[in-house]
Amino acid sequence: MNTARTQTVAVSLRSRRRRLAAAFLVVSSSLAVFTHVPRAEAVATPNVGIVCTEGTGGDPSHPIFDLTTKTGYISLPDGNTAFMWGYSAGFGDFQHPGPVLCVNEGDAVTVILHNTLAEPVSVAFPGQNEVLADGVPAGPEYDAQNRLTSSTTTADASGGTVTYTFTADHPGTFLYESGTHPEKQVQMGLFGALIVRPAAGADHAYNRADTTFDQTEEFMVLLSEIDPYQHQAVEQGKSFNMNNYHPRYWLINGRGLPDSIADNGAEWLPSQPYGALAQIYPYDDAVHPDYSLARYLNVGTEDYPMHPHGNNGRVIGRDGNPLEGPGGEDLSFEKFDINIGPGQTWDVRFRWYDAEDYSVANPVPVTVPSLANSVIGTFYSGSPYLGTKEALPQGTPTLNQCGEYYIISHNHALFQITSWGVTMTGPITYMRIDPPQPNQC
Ligand SMILES: [Cu+2]
Repeated sequence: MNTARTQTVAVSLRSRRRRLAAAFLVVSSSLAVFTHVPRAEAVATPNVGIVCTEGTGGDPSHPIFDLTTKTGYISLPDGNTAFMWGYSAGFGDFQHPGPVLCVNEGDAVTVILHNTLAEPVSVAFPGQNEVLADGVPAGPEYDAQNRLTSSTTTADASGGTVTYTFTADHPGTFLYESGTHPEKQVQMGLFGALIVRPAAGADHAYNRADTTFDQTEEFMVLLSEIDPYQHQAVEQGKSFNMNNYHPRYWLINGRGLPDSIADNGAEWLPSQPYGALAQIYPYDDAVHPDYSLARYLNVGTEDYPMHPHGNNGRVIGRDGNPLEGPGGEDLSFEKFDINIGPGQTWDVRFRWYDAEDYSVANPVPVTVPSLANSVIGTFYSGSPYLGTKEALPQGTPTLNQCGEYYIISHNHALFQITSWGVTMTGPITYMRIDPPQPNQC
């Protein structure tokens, strides 16, 4: 369980550095005049974890979401940018991925699509039943040669609107995505996550007592890929031969490492609002008894074998279905590597155990590798023990604030953890484990 003793990470962590710089300022200026004014959105948006977009309309059981298609650019870890299409929240600026729509089981959901793009687009809701479009059953569309162009009803190009309605009749984690020329439109970024919370409550993943989780430790892992030549062709209005499709970038929540571990809403990523750092506390019977929850979604074309180090997860749901037998038997299973296929969603509950129960009274002997055999990274505390900081080799900087652990979580298909050849970027994030509460972090 405890892999922290080999955990020595050296990547640039811009957000942490900034936040840390601010923390140092606060500390060092305790006698000086220093007023830290938080950004407005920092009040409403947690630094880590899922940022839900709630419906409007005033009736909580009838949430209304406006989605507007926009074009924009995202930043990639190698310094490139990619031209994208996206669903914006309401009528807001371009964002990638689309907003995380959160609703409750039984809600009558309305999604109004406003299309500003120069071709028809749509929103498909895989896993939702009896979706209506403008009041009639949503259905496929064909061109003059009777070829399928869309799996669901479209909004016309350049100003068209379509209103989808459905009842969110079962809880789970779902994608929403364009049903129109998906090999182009989904790849261009027309996708997002839909979370249906069960009747049992927002602290449950499903209507089962063994699917509870700590709501402050709920995370999204939305995995996608980009072929930059396809995006360039679309930007320039050229055709693109899908036989040449070849992803070069892979992302988590629309970002690649190191941006993946920056805060939600990091100001230098204005169109990529969702971070992917998980931050949790160790399991403790008294103060932290519940589980953390990760909602995995794969909107790409390849399997993504995500591997959170440091703990196995228990898969409790897939594709919006709790893992249970016909009589309600628990069919959840423990998993080391979360191998999520295209179009799938997996819900994984996990805890982090301080397995060796280290304390000053119970020191666990640890042989730290010699300097020649280790890399001392900026997330290393100098100690193999959670909550302990020790001296680092001279000249080694650290971002470790309080003896917390940073444990890598990465796509295990190593050819996918690159940004067009820049290795150890892309679909990699970290899980931060803080010392048990209360602490000074
Ligand atoms: Cu690994």
